[in-house]
Amino acid sequence: VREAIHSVFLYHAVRAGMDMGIVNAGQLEIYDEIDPALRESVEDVVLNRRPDATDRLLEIAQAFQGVNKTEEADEAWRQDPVAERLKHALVKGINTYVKEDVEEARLEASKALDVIEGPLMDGMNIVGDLFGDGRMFLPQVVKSARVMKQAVAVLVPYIEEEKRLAGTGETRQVRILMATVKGDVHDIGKNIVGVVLSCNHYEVIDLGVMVSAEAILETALREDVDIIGLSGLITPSLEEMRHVASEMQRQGLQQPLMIGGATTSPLHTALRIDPEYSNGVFWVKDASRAVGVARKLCDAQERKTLS
Ligand code: B12
Repeated sequence: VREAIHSVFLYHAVRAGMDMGIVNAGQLEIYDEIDPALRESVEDVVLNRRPDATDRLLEIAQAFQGVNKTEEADEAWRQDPVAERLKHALVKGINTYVKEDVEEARLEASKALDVIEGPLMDGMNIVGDLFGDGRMFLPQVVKSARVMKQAVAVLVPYIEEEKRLAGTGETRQVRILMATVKGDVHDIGKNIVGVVLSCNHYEVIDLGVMVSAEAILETALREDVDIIGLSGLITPSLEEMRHVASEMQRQGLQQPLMIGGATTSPLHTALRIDPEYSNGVFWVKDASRAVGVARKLCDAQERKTLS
């Protein structure tokens, strides 16, 4: 009941314009998942909707007393298929079973990367939608991100081994600079792309997150990289990417530019970033496509096939 009150209160406070709150992520139910009858009673109290709201909440609270929701009900999801379990773990930020579930999903998948681009991405997209709608809060998203990172960490050795066994035929190491642009802290996607590229014999120079245009250009010149890859997930990053492209033009860089991350799009890349830089700007949907695009970018003939 207490958790439900926290959640309902935070949900409405955010909608009412609250700028900052201090919350305990460990005691925060997802708004949508609160029992509907309980949620209604709590809302009656929090929003002062009816005179008998307190009495009604006290009454309904009896039904929830002593219900240890960490027991049976919470374990029911363990019976679901593994893809659903992974999504559930991400949305709820539960890391207890992440290793075994990822392992099970990996054994079912034809390759380890499919687990990332299938159930794990699906789960993160649900998190994104709930967060976007104000039904999940930042501390919960942080928990989800941690679960995602743990899941990816389980898969990385397998991705590396699969690539080693596949033998890509790459002869010389192409250098790719990767960075999340200034103002943006999202790095899960960039890191996955970096791992996948390194597994394909590309040398990846990862500058991390919140990287300024100056640092990107300075490193690109100093390290003589072949490709620059920018990641961005928040709207301001789109403008920052445009800025990086215009600086690349101004300073006469020659390397092609790859653009990726959830808020980027082929349209924005074509309309806003591409016109700023004349040596090629390419939007890439995901990590598995990054390898193919990088390969084509290094081959003058093949590069013409990219649009
Ligand atoms: C996890 C997460 C966080 C975590 C990030 C942890 C971390 N270390 O990365 C935390 C909690 C820190 C966070 C913070 C914030 N977040 Co956030 N976050 C997310 C969430 C839920 C998932 C992102 C993710 O990791 N996805 C999984 C990865 C694998 O996907 P991906 O990044 O898209 O990467 C794939 C492809 O895009 C591509 N790719 C990515 N980069 C690149 C680069 C290249 C070169 C190439 C080739 C390919 C490529 O390959 C990857 C693998 O296939 C998204 C929602 C969503 N669905 O994206 C919101 C989301 C991105 N966040 C959002 C927001 C608003 C924020 C905050 C501003 C919240 C706040 N009020 O403080 C802050 C941002 C602070 C900042 N200055 O950056 C919004 C952005 C909305 C917008 N348009 O601006 C989103 C969309 C949620 C939403 N629906 O509102 N967030």
